[in-house]
Amino acid sequence: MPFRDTEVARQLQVFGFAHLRRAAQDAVVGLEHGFERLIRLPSDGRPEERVTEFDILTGLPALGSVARSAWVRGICEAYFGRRHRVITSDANALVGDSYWHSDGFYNTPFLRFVLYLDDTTRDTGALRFLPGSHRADNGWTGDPTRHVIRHREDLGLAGGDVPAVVVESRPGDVIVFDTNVMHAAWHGDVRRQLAFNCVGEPETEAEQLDTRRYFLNRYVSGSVLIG
Ligand SMILES: O=C(O)CCC(=O)C(=O)O
Repeated sequence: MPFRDTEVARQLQVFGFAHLRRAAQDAVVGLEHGFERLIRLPSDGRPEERVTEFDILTGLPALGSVARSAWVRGICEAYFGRRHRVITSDANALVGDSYWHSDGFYNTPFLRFVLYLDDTTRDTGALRFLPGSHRADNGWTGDPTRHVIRHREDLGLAGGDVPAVVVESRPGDVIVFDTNVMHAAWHGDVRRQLAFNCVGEPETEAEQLDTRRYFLNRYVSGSVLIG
């Protein structure tokens, strides 16, 4: 792999996300076929609403192989500092915008590995991030986050104009992020997305509780927040 676990883990610590170009290139054909079996799109490929399937690693063995790969293990162990566990997975046919959000602010870190099976650009719903916004020591659990969520009222900005890093990706790329980081997707076209979420093996009672809450929240809020 053209990246080092420790460097990716450091990028995650500093920015909250990392773009792993071509990391899952070998799996693309299998992922495409598997996605088709899991989610049937209308003949024009354009669902009216988002569609999500959970717990897909068994039904989509090509993604299971990515999730069990040595490089995913290496990044997780470097980031969590211990063995990890995959706690949820999902396949999504996404349409439209995903508003600015974090997947909750947890004291326990969680990583989400995301693969888009369609090219995404800044004009077609590429994932974008506010670097460093996962870090409580940046004050992001307070006012800045509220202002970003209320970008129109508080900052006079459309969501897509909030200064951010846009991660344009191609099939085979993997985007990994700490799920506390503020992220969004604007100008969204139809995009097929596969993802799995990991946590360091919970040790304390607080970590076990966070892990249970995180797990339940995935199902309650759907795969992605849209408002
Ligand atoms: O592509 C998107 O709509 C954003 C997805 C997202 O927020 C996520 O996967 O957590």
